[in-house]
Amino acid sequence: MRTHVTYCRICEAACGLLADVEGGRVVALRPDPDHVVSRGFACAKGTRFAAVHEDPDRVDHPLQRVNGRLERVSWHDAVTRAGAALRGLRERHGPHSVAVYVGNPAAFSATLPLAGMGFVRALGTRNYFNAGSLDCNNKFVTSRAMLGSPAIHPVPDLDHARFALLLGTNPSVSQSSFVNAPRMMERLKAIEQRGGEVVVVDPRRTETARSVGRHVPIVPEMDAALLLAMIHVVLSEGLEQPDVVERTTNGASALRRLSARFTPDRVAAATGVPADTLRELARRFAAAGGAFCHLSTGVNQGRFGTVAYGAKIALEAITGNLDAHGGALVPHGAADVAGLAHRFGIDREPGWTSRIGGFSPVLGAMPCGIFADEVLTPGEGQIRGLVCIAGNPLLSMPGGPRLEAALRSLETVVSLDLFVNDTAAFAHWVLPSTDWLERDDLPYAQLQLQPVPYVQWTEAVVRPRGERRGEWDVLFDLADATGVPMFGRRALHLAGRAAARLGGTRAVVLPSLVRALGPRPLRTLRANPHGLLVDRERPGSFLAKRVLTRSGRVELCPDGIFDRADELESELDHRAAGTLRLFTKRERLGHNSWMHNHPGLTTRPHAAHLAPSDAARLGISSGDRVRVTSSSGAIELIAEVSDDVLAGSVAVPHGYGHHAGSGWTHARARGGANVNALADTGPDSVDPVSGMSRFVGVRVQMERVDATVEADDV
Ligand SMILES: Nc1nc2c(c(=O)[nH]1)N[C@H]1C(S)=C(S)[C@@H](COP(=O)(O)OP(=O)(O)OC[C@H]3O[C@@H](n4cnc5c(=O)[nH]c(N)nc54)[C@H](O)[C@@H]3O)O[C@H]1N2
Ligand SMILES: Nc1nc2c(c(=O)[nH]1)N[C@H]1C(S)=C(S)[C@@H](COP(=O)(O)OP(=O)(O)OC[C@H]3O[C@@H](n4cnc5c(=O)[nH]c(N)nc54)[C@H](O)[C@@H]3O)O[C@H]1N2
Ligand code: SF4
Ligand SMILES: [Mo]
Repeated sequence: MRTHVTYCRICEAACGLLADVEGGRVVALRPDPDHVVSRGFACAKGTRFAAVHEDPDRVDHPLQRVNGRLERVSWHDAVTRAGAALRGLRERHGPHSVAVYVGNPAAFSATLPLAGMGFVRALGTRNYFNAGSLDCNNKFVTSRAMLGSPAIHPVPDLDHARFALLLGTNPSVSQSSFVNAPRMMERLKAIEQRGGEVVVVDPRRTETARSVGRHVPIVPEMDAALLLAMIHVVLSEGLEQPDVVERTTNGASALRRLSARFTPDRVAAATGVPADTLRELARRFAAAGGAFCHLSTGVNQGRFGTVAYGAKIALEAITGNLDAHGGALVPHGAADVAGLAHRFGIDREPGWTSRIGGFSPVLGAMPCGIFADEVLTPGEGQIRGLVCIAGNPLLSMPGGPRLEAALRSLETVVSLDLFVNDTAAFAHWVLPSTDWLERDDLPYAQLQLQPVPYVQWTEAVVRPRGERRGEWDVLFDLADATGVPMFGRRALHLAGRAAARLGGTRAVVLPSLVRALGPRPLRTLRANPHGLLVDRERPGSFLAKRVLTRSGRVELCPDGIFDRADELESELDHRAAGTLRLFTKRERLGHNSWMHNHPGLTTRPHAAHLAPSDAARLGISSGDRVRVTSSSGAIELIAEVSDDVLAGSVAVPHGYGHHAGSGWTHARARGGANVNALADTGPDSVDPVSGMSRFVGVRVQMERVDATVEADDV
């Protein structure tokens, strides 16, 4: 038996793991006690990943749909025929007729984001979609406007902070996002042990709120109002750092005018947070001497995510907590991805807009909320084919049945995945990908999201099973078969191919580390298998030197970012009473839609969680079958009554309702429903500034489904 040092690539924590391998099989995955940051922490998803690696439902051979069924074919036939189909679509209907979707796991591969971009540029399609508009686009557009680059994101200085304000994140379950922070719970608890404070703002008393700090319940979608009220208190009570504001920012007076519309007294009722609490939060934040505000998907996925992220950056900036010890750091990391992208113009958006809705791309991608419309609306540029890479849009995007109809109507769907996922129920070719135990890697996308910067290199732990192949090679082959060069340039196609042939994917990513690691980065990385700490971030290194806005200052109130403040303001006085608001609840042992297939990772039945007072009003008890209805659709599932949930809101996990045509035999049997059938699609559903879809705050009704009614329905 041999033990390999590696790390997990399921979520952003990137925890160090030790893999015990015997006879080419991974017999155990254990937390790595010597990892420089995770130091022996890993969660059950990571340590049980061998079950996913060996799942009998994995796709180990290329598949082609023949007479409605997926059948095994050779790689050569699969790629040649899929490429010919894509080429045919392009010849008949032009470059935009083929869409590409890239899902979340791509972010955990050093090379897949680059290969995905190369393939999109090869096709020359404007119909590129990714999980960003379901997850965090609000952060990209806000950072671009306020800090000058979509790739710059302040991360909490967890280990020195004295005040942590968390909104819309549940790190106990998720390890959060936009921060590479294993052991996050421990690190939050340490803030309290140092005499500091942790405040968890969430409509549900989460696992996080139960174990650390103080829980402040909030009405879904109202965080932006809370943050603007805090800014108002800071500015009206003179709690800002005037010299910092003067030296490093623009737009303070516009921010003052904006926030004056959101006084604590005015927002208290709509947010559900008492005015005194709002004032106290603002004062403590400003006085803490090291405070950060970390907001995540619970806020991103509401209508005001862009306003909220703008307010977060502004709050940190005016209180002197941006780029400050114990506040929010802007790490440089082992490779200055933001700086490089800026220098080579990669962070510039293509000039085109979407056919439906006229949206501008964000990091090159169109909003997922218009995907179904782009497929179903006839005309020049209609989508007729899809290449889906490491994603499961059927259960991730809004739309439910409408999205399913769109996928069903496509002439050609090619999926690169570990499984025949729900989306691949409509695929004509499924191309088996290697998983992270089978590939060399480093946590490239995380390098600038590390409060403690480090870099780690891992070699593949085992050889690929069956005929699984890495996406880099497959996408080059598919581009060849489609008759287009990767990156849209023959020279880059040949160079990318040659680099991977000669040196593997390492040849593609390692050169960018030379500056931090010296001329032989691989040798240095190999000498430090548990990770290598990179020069610790020095607070003060960002504001003076690396702000990429034209002014070189933090723009506190740039055009666009606070556009929806008017709509937010009008909600303060006109909140519809008596309706329930939907939000998401992630599961500890699941991961979005794709870890439901192993009995060792099962979780509780898929349920809608609601407050006792709402349950009583609606005559619903735990275990009842209920119908949840929005203006867009309806789903049925089990109810779970919980006094953790704020009255007036309902929490439902996403990623359920597995399709009968998917290859996930166990997941299918688990039942549940696709909550995104309740989410709206179409141009009006999309945030005009960020392209974000809305999963949070959707108005729903709930009723018990009686057995007799159900029988009638059938
Ligand atoms: N209602 C609601 N909807 C949501 C969310 C929510 O909170 N609420 N969250 C949103 C968020 S934050 C996200 S990120 C999206 C996720 O959206 P997606 O990324 O579209 O969906 P996942 O469920 O993560 O599916 C990932 C797919 O990648 C495959 N996969 C895993 N590893 C690899 C690999 O190494 N290579 C390849 N080729 N395939 C791989 C898996 O088998 C799976 O089929 O969902 C979004 N949708
Ligand atoms: N176990 C597990 N881990 C995961 C995932 C998973 O599916 N399972 N998914 C991964 C992915 S793709 C991502 S992006 C990250 C996301 O990581 P997080 O952003 O931390 O996501 P969640 O754990 O869903 O926490 C979101 C929190 O927001 C709350 N919330 C909902 N609406 C609102 C609101 O309007 N205001 C406020 N203040 N709070 C609100 C919810 O109650 C929930 O507690 O997690 C990753 N890690
Ligand atoms: S916390 Fe995330 S990275 Fe760490 S073991 Fe779990 S899934 Fe893997
Ligand atoms: Mo995500």
